[in-house]
Amino acid sequence: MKEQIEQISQKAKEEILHTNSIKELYDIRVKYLGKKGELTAVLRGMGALTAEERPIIGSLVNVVRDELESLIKEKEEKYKQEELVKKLEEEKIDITLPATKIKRGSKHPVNRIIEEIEDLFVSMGYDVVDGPELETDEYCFERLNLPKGHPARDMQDSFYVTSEYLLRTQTSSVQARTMMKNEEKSPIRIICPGKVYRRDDDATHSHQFGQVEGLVIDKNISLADLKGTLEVFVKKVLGENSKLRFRPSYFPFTEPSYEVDVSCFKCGGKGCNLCKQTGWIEVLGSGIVHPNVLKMNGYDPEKYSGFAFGTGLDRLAMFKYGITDIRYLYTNDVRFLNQFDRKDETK
Ligand code: 2NL
Repeated sequence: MKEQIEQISQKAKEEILHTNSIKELYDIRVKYLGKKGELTAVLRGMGALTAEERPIIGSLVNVVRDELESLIKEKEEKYKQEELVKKLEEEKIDITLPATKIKRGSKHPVNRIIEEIEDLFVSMGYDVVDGPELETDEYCFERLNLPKGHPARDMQDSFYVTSEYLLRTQTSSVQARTMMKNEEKSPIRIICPGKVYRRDDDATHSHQFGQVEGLVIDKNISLADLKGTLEVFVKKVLGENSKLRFRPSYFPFTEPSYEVDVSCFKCGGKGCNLCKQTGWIEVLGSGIVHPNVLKMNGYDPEKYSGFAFGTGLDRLAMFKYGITDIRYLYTNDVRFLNQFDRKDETK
């Protein structure tokens, strides 16, 4: 029996020595030391031994088992160590490599203008208000002194969705809503930036564009207030050297009405291709709020007066940044947009 144990020990040691993986090692453990293992079988057969032989063989089996266990353990440690080294090697990160660049977007020039205008007017005590783009005929036209059949309704062909609903043609609808909502009929100072829609189908006009309108209603509002406000506005956005020219015009919601020209920022007023040799560029429409508009939105024209103005944000952005083709604003070419990357941010 002794020889049998020695043989098993010899064979097991040999096999342990020649393993190539941790799995093979575990298989060997099962083969010799497991429940049905070869060495375990020897212990089971000890019943046939004499009382003197039993402790000798028993302790021999224990010695061999301890030996094999420690050999297996040793090799197991070796495999685990190798595996760890391999893993560390594979997962090594070179922290000296340059980092991947994160691409940052940039603010669209039209949004830049909107934010600049909002900041300016908020600093003068105005509220910024927005409203629905799908509007009712009532708020888009009726309450702005444009009754059905009014010739000015033909001035801009609109996108009607039903006979009552249309895409707003100007943000004045938001201003009418603000006047109606104000139950105390208290003074109003607001600007309304947003998208508006017109059925223009020629090459130089888009069916959708950005607009901002302003409205002030209070006691004793005069043309002087309008002129002073627009001067601050234009100089802030287009430059302190800008000169303004008020030209009589017509809008159904204001009386009197003015178109506002700015001295050409390209030639300074001498005349060039941008201003078509006139020295002036039209940038705003404005006027004193028509008494009918005040009345139709619940304000007493005997007590209150107001001024209003409107301008196209796309045109303004083109002038400010010297953009020559309006399509650049809509096609979202990153080479174009990247040029505005934090250009006029002061922080
Ligand atoms: C333009 C001209 C203008 C207004 C808009 C307005 C609004 C109310 C009452 C009176 Cl609620 N007026 N808005 C007045 C004059 C001109 O816009 O050229 N827009 C692009």
